[in-house]
Amino acid sequence: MESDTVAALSTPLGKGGIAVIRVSGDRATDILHEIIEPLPVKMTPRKAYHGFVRDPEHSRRIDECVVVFYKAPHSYTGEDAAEISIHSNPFIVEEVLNLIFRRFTTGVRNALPGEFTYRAFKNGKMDLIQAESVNELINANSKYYAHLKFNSLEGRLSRFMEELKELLIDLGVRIETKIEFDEDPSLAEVSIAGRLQEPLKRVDTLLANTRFNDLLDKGLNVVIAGKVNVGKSSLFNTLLMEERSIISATPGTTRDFIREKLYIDGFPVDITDVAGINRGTEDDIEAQGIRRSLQKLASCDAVIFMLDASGPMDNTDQEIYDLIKKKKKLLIANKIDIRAPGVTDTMAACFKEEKIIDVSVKQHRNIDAVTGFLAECAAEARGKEGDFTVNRRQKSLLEELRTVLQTVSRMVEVPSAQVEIIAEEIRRALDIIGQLMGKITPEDILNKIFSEFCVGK
Ligand SMILES: Nc1nc2c(ncn2[C@@H]2O[C@H](COP(=O)(O)OP(=O)(O)OP(=O)(O)O)[C@@H](O)[C@H]2O)c(=O)[nH]1
Ligand SMILES: [Mg+2]
Repeated sequence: MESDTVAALSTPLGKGGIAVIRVSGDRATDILHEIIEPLPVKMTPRKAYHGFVRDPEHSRRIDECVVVFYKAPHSYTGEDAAEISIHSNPFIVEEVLNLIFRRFTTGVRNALPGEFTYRAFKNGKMDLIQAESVNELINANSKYYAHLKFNSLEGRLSRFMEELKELLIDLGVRIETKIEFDEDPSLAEVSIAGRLQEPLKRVDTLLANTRFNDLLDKGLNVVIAGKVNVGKSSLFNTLLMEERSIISATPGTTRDFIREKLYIDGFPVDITDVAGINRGTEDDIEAQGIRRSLQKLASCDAVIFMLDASGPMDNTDQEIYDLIKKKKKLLIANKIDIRAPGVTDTMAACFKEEKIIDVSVKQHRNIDAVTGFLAECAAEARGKEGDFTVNRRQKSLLEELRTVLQTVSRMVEVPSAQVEIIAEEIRRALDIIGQLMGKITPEDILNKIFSEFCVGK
């Protein structure tokens, strides 16, 4: 099957300026000559040819096109390949693809999801980390995450892995040589532990940053919390600049939580408006809403905790504070336009360690403080971003690798350590790197990775 020539649309299916149909495999030039005119018999690679897609059976032109031919191995896939740019219209795209498959009934077929990249990987044009980052780059949800994934695509993570591999091979050789030549293998003079410190630190940082890097993709989860009727939904709508949540003077208005995405300097932030906490409620639906609020509070990354300056504080405020005090948070006192006497002092006395910002959502006062807080959360998450980031598969392999490297560096410190065992551990580490890079990755894992791609990638 891998010897088949494959074709697929590589741009999104829809109406637009250009659609690119990619073709890869031995029969790429045959296909071009069959359906496109005029074309020279011998095409110059990487040259753009203007022409027309023509259906030879019906002697009819289907569309105008520009075609570029890439000679193996100098193509994305490493095979003979071509890109046919036509006008982007689903009917034209379908007609051109059908034409190809009708004229070539054997050995030419539709590309499977991710097959172009899979072929690039199989032909050594990129390693598995790079291949994975193609899909991750395409699906990135923020420019920051896209940048990190582009770094991986360019090979920064792969180079780090290569360097580590070289180092381990070198250490392995030293150790194995000792096995052969030294009757009483003492490892004292081989400073393996020292040489492993730097890569271990890098693996550690990479793993520690993964959570923050994930935020760059998934977005930071911020919940607006507080008692009933303090003005949470009002703030939510103000932040979104949209009448999204229902606002009313009746306590217990919001029941289902409502989540919306905001972009702060290109950084995705998910804001959630939840039911106000009201322990005294006898309404079953409201109680269900409150249970969801508590779940959202437990799992979020940061909280905007809203107090009500128009009335006295009570135990519920304290209870909410206790739930969130370990989280990244902003305390705001809303409704200062109708501030109750003495309430500011009570709040300050109650939350001594916190700064409480006076706000009036109604009069749009100090909303900047809230957006500033969101920007600060975003900047903090961004501050932890490294050169590259890892996905779940890479993370679990790196965790394994870290354990093995730790074992090795611990064992070499012990004078009585068995060199054979250390050598074995180094081989294990090399194995893990091989899996990371796709050198010895099982076929089912490869299938899973590439099946997550779209057709045409
Ligand atoms: N005076 C004044 N009223 C406000 C302010 N912010 C909100 N309100 C009013 O307070 C009432 C409750 O507002 P909501 O935004 O629905 O409050 P909530 O916290 O979402 O309420 P629940 O969903 O019931 O928990 C509404 O009548 C708002 O108009 C403010 O800054 N000043
Ligand atoms: Mg509400």
